[in-house]
Parts: sequence; structure tokens; C-alpha cells
Amino acid sequence: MARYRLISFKACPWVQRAAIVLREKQVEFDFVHIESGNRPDWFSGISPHGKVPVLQIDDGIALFESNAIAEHLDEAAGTRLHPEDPVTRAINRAWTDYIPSFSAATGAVVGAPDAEAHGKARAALATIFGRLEEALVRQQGDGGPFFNGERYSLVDAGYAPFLQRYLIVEDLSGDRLIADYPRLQAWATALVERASTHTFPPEEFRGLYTENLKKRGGYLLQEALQATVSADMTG
Ligand SMILES: N[C@@H](CCC(=O)N[C@@H](CS)C(=O)NCC(=O)O)C(=O)O
Repeated sequence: MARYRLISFKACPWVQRAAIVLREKQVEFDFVHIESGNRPDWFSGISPHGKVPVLQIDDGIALFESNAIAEHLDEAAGTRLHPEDPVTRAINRAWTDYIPSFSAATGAVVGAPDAEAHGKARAALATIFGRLEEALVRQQGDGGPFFNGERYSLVDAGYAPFLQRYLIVEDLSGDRLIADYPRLQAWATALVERASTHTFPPEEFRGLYTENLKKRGGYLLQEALQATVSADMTG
């Protein structure tokens, strides 16, 4: 069995996607957590884009890009997560290709500097949520809770980190857009409840992620995060 090392920033959603696939496949691996602002010299030698995740196999080959890593692991280890039917598989790949758009849209809602920009970002996110809701209705039929219904897939592994973060943002802000999209809400909940989603205990991760949100600033969470800063200072 190959030996896997996953080079990581602790709160990176793309790293988490790779880690989820490793956990779903029950493949043993070691995390090597590094810091964005303090990269070891060897990192530039194995990461052509200077990004994490990198999956090192047997101290030799180093794979990069979370989607390529997920696809490789699906072929190389354990039971396939991709559906067998070629058309369904293509649909799944189309929706994993959509993850960067989804991530950018949730990021825009969090990072919008003022009320006007936030309103626009929220409307754009609602359109994306609507598209995903339709896709879930088509893929799940009467089933669920995962993207294709009962069987967990690479689409689930890809969206889980972003839906987990988005639910934390909604929790902090009290702005519950996802509730208008029942399939999406149920999918997000099922993913957060799944053990493989979590690299850190949920409360610890919430703390890590909240620190990142504080650094990002942004109109939506200004008040909520101000309240946590005050609580930190008094408690
Ligand atoms: N498309 C890449 C995105 C990876 C990515 O953006 N990773 C971030 C951390 S979450 C990164 O390493 N950014 C470079 C930096 O922070 O300097 C993937 O899917 O692996």
C-alpha cells in the first residue's frame, strides 16, 4: 500500500476535499500542516502553483490540484465513489467543475465590503443555490441525502467543505438564505453530519475558520465578529 502525505494549510477547503476522499476510501495518510506565511523551502519544489493541497506518494511523486487528487484516489484506492453510469459520471464531473464558481460566490457574500455589494453578491448566490437545487432534484429523485441520492460521491466530497463553511457563516450572521432551498439545506446538513467531512472537531474548526473570517473583514459579519472580539477580550 502506498504511503500518503497530505500537505495542508489547516483551514483550507481544497485540502479538506482531498482529506475527505482519503477518509471515505479508508486510506491511511499523514497530514503535514504548513503555514501560508511561513512555507518550508521544500514546498516550492513540490507545488508548481505554490498552493495546497499537495499529495505526496511514497516520498516520490507529488500530486497537486484537489480535483486531480480526488480523481486519482478514486481510481487508485478502495471502492469507486464516481457513479458507474457514464452519463451520470459526466454530470457529476460537471458539478465538481462548478465548485470554484460556488466557492467564489459564497466568498463574495462574506467579503463584500458594503451593503450594496453584499446585496448583489447575495442575489448572485441565490441564483447559484437555485441551480444546485434543480440539480439535486434531478439527481436525487425521491431519494437523498447525497448528491446522487443514497450513494456518497466525489461531488459530495467536493462541496462538503464549502457548505460546512457557509453554514457557519449563516449561523454567525443569522441570514438564512439556504433555508429557501430545501434539497440544498438537507444536503448541507447531511454532509456536516458525516464523519469524513471533519479534519478537526467541529467546534475547533469553527474557531479556526472564524479567525480567518475576522481577517477577511466584510460587511455581512462585521457586527457578529465584533461581538466575538469583545467576548474574547472580556472572557
Ligand atoms: N484549485 C486549487 C485551489 C487550491 C488553493 O487555492 N489553495 C489555497 C489555500 S486554501 C492556497 O494554497 N493558496 C496559496 C496561498 O495562500 O498562498 C485546488 O483545487 O487544489
